[in-house]
Amino acid sequence: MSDAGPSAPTSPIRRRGLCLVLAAPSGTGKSAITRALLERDDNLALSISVTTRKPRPYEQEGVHYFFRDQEAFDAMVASGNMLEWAGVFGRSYGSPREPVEQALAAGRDVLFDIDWQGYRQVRAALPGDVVGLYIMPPSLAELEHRLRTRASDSEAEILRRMATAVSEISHVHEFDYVLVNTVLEQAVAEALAVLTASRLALSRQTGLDGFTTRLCAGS
Ligand SMILES: Nc1nc2c(ncn2[C@@H]2O[C@H](COP(=O)(O)OP(=O)(O)OP(=O)(O)O)[C@@H](O)[C@H]2O)c(=O)[nH]1
Ligand SMILES: [Mg+2]
Repeated sequence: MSDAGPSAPTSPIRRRGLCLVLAAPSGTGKSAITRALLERDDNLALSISVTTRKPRPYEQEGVHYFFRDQEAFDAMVASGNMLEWAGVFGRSYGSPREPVEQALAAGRDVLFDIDWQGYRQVRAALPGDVVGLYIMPPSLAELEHRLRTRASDSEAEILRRMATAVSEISHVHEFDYVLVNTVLEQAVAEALAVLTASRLALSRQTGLDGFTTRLCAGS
């Protein structure tokens, strides 16, 4: 059962699905928020990206990413199978097009954990279907603390991510919504509120006129 608010998923008004893009500086808690949203909302599916970086020990093919070499990645781009793609931290990342288009047409929503470059491209490719949610850390000191305590990166990597954070944050104005992840539970609740409100936007409710006609006819 979904916590997202029953209004949209059970509404009798047919609608097109939407793309919810989460972007944030590395270490802000984007992945934790992504996991929580997927657990709590039945109508939301993750867009599983293709990447040329190596899998981490806990990562599974087709669950966290599709892991491919550069040649296979480039072939997907060349054949138009990538909705968006970008270079991040020296590796290639991209979102396969087909699962997204199928989900939207079926009224299902797709969650993207991608960077601002990808967000721009998805927004251009699917105008009107994309909602951008930017997640801010409470402070740079807290961001550095989180990067250090997750203990997954070397000192050089932490410094590189901290340096990138400031330029990453400069893109916040391109997004529709922004929240500060101070307390994870609160951030998740706010992200769910954005999702629910976005589903209820008039422009997404493609079955509205039919519903209104039936309603007014008393059926
Ligand atoms: N444009 C684009 N960016 C992606 C895609 N998949 C992942 N990313 C971004 O690439 C960055 C690095 O992702 P990962 O290699 O999984 O590393 P991570 O530890 O999760 O990095 P952070 O989440 O930034 O802390 C993150 O900002 C992701 O959001 C994609 O398909 N397209
Ligand atoms: Mg991440």
